[in-house]
Amino acid sequence: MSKQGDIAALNEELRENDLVPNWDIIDRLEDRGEMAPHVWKWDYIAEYVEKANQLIDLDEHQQGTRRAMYLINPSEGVDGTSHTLWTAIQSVLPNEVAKAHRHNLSAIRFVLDGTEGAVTSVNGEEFPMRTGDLILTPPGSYHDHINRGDEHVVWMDFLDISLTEALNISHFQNYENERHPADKPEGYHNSRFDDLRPMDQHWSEYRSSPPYRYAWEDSYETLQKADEQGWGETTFDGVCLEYVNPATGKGPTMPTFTHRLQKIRAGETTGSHRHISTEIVHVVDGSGRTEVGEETLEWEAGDTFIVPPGLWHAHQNPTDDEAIFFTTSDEPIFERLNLFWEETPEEPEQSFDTYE
Ligand code: GTQ
Ligand code: FE2
Repeated sequence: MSKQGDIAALNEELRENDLVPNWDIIDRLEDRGEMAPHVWKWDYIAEYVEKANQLIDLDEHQQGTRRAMYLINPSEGVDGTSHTLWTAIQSVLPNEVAKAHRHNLSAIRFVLDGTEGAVTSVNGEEFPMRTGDLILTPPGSYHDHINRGDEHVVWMDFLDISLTEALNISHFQNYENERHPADKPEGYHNSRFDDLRPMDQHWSEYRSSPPYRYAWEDSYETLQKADEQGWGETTFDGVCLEYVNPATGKGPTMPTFTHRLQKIRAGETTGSHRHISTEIVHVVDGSGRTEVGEETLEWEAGDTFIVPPGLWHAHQNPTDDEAIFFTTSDEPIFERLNLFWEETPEEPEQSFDTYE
C-alpha cells in the first residue's frame, strides 16, 4: 500500500514544533566544504609583523591582548587555521609585557626569531625564548611574555581554539596583576622531568605535559643523530621525531595536538600517504615542494603550509641542502576518539571512509 498525503506540509509542521525529519536532511550530513591545501609565505608575514610592531601598543588594549596574527584558512567552512587549530605569529617588543592570563586552551610557542632577554613565564618559571625553542603552556597555566632584550622576539603560537569553539567551551581568565609572580628558578620544570625524579612524584598535577622547554640545540642535535645513526626514519615523513610529554616519555605533546621535528634530506622524495588528521607544516630551513592532492605547494624557509585531511601527499627536497620541518598534527584528537585512519598505497584503509 503506497503512502499518500502532503509530505511538505508535515515537514513544515514538524519544524514549527522544533522537530526535524531525517528524510529531509540525511543528504546534507556529508555536504561539507573540502579544505584546500594552502601556503602562507614568510615574505609578506615578515612585513606585517613589522607593521604591527609599529602600530599596535599592547598597553592600549585590554589585558589579555597579544600582538598576534592568525593564519586563517581561506577554504570555506574552516574557521581558523584548520578545523581544530589556530596558528598565530606573535611579536613582543623590547621592554614590553604581554600580560598574564590563563585559559583552558592548550598552547605552545615555537620561536622563530629569539632574543636574549625575551622570556615566556609559565606557572612561575621564566623560559628563555631562543630561535627554534618549543615551549609548552598547558591548559590552565598562567602565562605572560616579557622582553628585556634589545630586539623584538617573534614566535608561532599553536592553540586548539577551533576545537574548543566547536565544543563551546573556550574560557579565558586574566590574572589580577600584569605579571604572574615568577618565583621558580630557570630550569625548574625541565629538571623535574630529567632522568632522576623524586620518589613520590605524582603526575596527576598536570592533565597534560607540564610547562616545558625543548631547547633548539638539543632538538636539532637529536634529529641529526637519528639520521646519522639510522633511527627515526619513516616512509612518509623523512627522518621524523615526536616531541614527547616529558612526564610520560610518550606522545602526544599536548592532549589535542602533537609536534614533530622532520628532516627531508637533500634529494629525498618521501612516500605518499593520507590520513584523517590535518598537518600544519612550518618550514624551519631549506626549500622544496609538497604534492598534496592535485596541487604542488612550493615552500622555503619561514613558510607554513597545510596538508588537509584525506589528501594524498608526498614531500620533495630537490636541493643539495637538508629541509627541516616543525610539524603540528591534530592526530591525538582522532586517536582518542577511535576515529583515526591512515592509508598507504600498500595498505588500503579497510574501514569505510567518506573520502573517495
Ligand atoms: O600568547 O597567550 O595567539 O592566549 C592566542 C591566545 C596567543 C598567548 C594567541 C593566547 C596567546
Ligand atoms: Fe594565552
